[in-house]
Amino acid sequence: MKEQTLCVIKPNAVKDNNIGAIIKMIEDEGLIVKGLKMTELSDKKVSAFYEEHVGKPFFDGLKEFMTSGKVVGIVLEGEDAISRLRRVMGATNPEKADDGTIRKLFAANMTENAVHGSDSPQSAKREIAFYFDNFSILD
Ligand code: 3AN
Repeated sequence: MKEQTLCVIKPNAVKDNNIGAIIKMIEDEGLIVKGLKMTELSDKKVSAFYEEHVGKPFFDGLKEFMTSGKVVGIVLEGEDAISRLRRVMGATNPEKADDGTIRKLFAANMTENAVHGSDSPQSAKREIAFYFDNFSILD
C-alpha cells in the first residue's frame, strides 16, 4: 500500500554533517522525498511529539538531546514506506542495529540514535501534521 511516513534527522546526525548521507540511504531504498524542513524543537514541542514517552526514565535525556540542535523533518512516500524506512533506520539500540542501517552507521547510543521514523499509519499522520501543518500553534 502506498504510504507516507515522517523521518526526523536528529541533532547528533545534523551536527556530524550526515544529513546528505542519511537522505541518500533513504532515496537509495526507493522512498521519495515529498517535504523537508529544518527546524529547532522547544521543550514543549518535544513533550508533545513524544507524548507516549513523557514520564519515562529516559525522557528528560531525550528532551535535552532533541532540543540541543537543529533537526530535519522529512515526509517520505512509497509502497510500505513506514516499514521500509524503519528497516533502513535499524534498531532503536544501535548495538542491535543491522549492518548497513542508518543507526549502525550514524547513531552514538540509544538516545542519540540519528533518526526517528513513524511506527504506524496513525503516528505518521499525526507526526507529519505536527511538523508540517500545525507546529507553530505549540509556540
Ligand atoms: P524508535 O525511535 O526506534 O521508534 P521509540 O519510539 O520507542 O523508538 O523511542 C523514541 C526515542 O526515545 C528513541 N528514538 C530514542 O531516542 C529514545 N529512547 C527510547 N527508548 C530509550 C531508552 N530505553 N533509553 C534511552 N533512550 C530511549
